[in-house]
Formats: sequence, structure tokens, C-alpha cells
Amino acid sequence: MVDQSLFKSVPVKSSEITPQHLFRSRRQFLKSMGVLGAGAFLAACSPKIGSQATSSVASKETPMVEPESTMATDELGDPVNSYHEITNYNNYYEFSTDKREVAVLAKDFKSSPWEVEVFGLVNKPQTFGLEDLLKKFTQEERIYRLRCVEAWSMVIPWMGLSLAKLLGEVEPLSSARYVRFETIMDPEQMPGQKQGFYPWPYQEGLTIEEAMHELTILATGLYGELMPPQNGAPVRLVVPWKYGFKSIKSIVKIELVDYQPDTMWSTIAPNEYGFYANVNPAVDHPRWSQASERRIGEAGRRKTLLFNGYAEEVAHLYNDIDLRDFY
Ligand SMILES: Nc1nc2c(c(=O)[nH]1)N[C@H]1C(S)=C(S)[C@@H](COP(=O)(O)O)O[C@H]1N2
Ligand SMILES: [Mo]
Repeated sequence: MVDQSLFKSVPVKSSEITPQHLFRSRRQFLKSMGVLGAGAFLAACSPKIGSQATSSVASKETPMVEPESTMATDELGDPVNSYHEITNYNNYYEFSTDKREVAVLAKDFKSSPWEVEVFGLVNKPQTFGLEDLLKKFTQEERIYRLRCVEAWSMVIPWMGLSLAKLLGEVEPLSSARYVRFETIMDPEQMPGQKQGFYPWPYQEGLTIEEAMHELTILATGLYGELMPPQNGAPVRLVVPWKYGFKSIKSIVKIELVDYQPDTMWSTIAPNEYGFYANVNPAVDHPRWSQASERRIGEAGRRKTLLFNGYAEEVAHLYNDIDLRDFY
């Protein structure tokens, strides 16, 4: 059991966001998993990716006062969205198609105990309990932009583990070319799954190169708290350079396969939602432009960035394909 009572701190209000708050909440997060004080874990945090706060938490001796340069922003300097915004405007069709209703409907979702089966074209198939995911793997803070295909976006301070490290544990075979993800099927808890129109369970997929990329994480929390139900408790994918629908929630299966897997959205509307789904301002959705977006909490619109602003890190993955054909 993950001891929820260890999370005594209340979510940080947007008016109170400071580096110290994020830092404290991160300490709280690690403490709850019993890994605080394990210097080796903390030192393994990647300093380059996401928040600079991560690198400053290199040891348990780090003072509570943060250097001037550490801000609760993404690497482009944009502030993180408030906890309230991130947890009250959600796409999670298993609960509702109304973004403002998901939080209420998902409130009592029981996500413990939880297991994730990692199998398929691997040497060592394994089933990981949530506790294993939290304790065996470094939980890093990653402040990422999330760009929904519907043309709104947020900046979210995730906590999570590297998907590459998890896959390393099961030892993919060289024949594994894609990774397939599946959300839990639980119509008793998820009213949306009683609606026949959608081909449940929600499924997603990545190429093996995308899955192994250092930006790709399995997120286990946000704002230093375990993942709220509406954001995909207890563990969901986050692939920040792709449209939000690729970041599948409440994962129970991760399968290594040698074929391009079906995804829920490409099954429903293949001409609108492709397998790649890279954020691309030059490739419009058939029914609307993708050139700009509405950042939640901001007036007006901002320009959408190629690969959601992560081109330097990921563009090389797509050197050999035409992004118009492979949308
Ligand atoms: N299982 C599942 N995962 C899902 C969805 C969903 O409906 N079901 N919606 C996706 C979409 S469209 C987006 S934009 C993001 C939203 O994540 P958030 O609610 O944490 O912001 O989750 C994605 N993951
Ligand atoms: Mo989305």
C-alpha cells in the first residue's frame, strides 16, 4: 500500500508557487516512498531535462533556500499552471467527455493496489506493483508543456520515472519495434466505459525509439503529490512533444511488439488522429488549425511550436519520414 497519509501537505495554490514550495513538495513525495536519504537515487536525477530545481536537489544536504535561477517555470520561462487548473480541466473519456466534470466523477477512483504488466518481445517479462515503480526507479521532476490536439495547453510539473529505465529492466528483444500501452478496463468505476461507441480499453503506442527517449516518462505524480485520479492515477505516460492523447492514463499493460499498434483515436478517426501525433503547427487537424493554441490561464493565443518546443531533442527521430504523411 502506498501510504497516502504521508501526504500531509495540501496542494500548493497558484498564488503561492515558489521554488521552495516545489522543493518541499518534492521532498514530501520522496519521503512518502521511503527513498529520501538514498543519496544515489537523488544524485541520479537528470539535470538537463525539465526543471532546474531537480538538479539542485542533488543531495539530502541541499539547503531549503534555492538559488535565484530556479523558478517554477518550464525551460522556456513559462510559469507552471496552477494545481487547480491542472486538476479541473481534464480529458479522460473513461469518466466523462466534459473536461470540467472529470475531477468530480473520478474522485473516488480506486487505484490501489495497482499492477503494470510489462511483457511481449522481452527477455524478462515482469509485473510491477505501483510500489515497485516508486521505489525501484528514481522519481524525477519534469516540468513539461502539454499540448492537447484540441489546441489548448498547460505547463505541468510532473513527477515520474524514465520509461527507458523500466524497459531496460525487462530487456527488450531486438525484434521489439513498438510499445503498446493499455488503460485499465473497469466499467464499474469508469462510467464512460459503459458507452459502447468507444473501443475500450483506451490504447496507445510509440515506436521503440520514442519510448526509449529520455524525455518520455511514466508519471506517478504532479506538484509533488501522487497522481490525482483525474490526471491518470496511479501511473500514466507523458510524451511532451506529442499531442496530449498519446499520454495514456491509468496504465495496466505495456507490451513490446513488432507491429505498429492500434490506438483508440486512430481507430475512431484515422484521418484526424495519426499514430505519430507529433505537435506540428504546419499540419492542421482536418477541422481546425494547429498553428496556435490557448494556454490555460492566459488571455489570447500563442503560437504552437514544432514538436511542442522539444525539436532540438526529438527532431532527429523523424529525419526519414514526411511529417505530413505520418501525422
Ligand atoms: N485513458 C485515457 N488517457 C488519456 C485520455 C483519455 O480520455 N483516456 N485523454 C488524453 C488527452 S486527449 C489528453 S489532452 C490528456 C490530458 O491529460 P490531463 O487531464 O492530465 O491534462 O490525457 C490523455 N490520456
Ligand atoms: Mo487531448
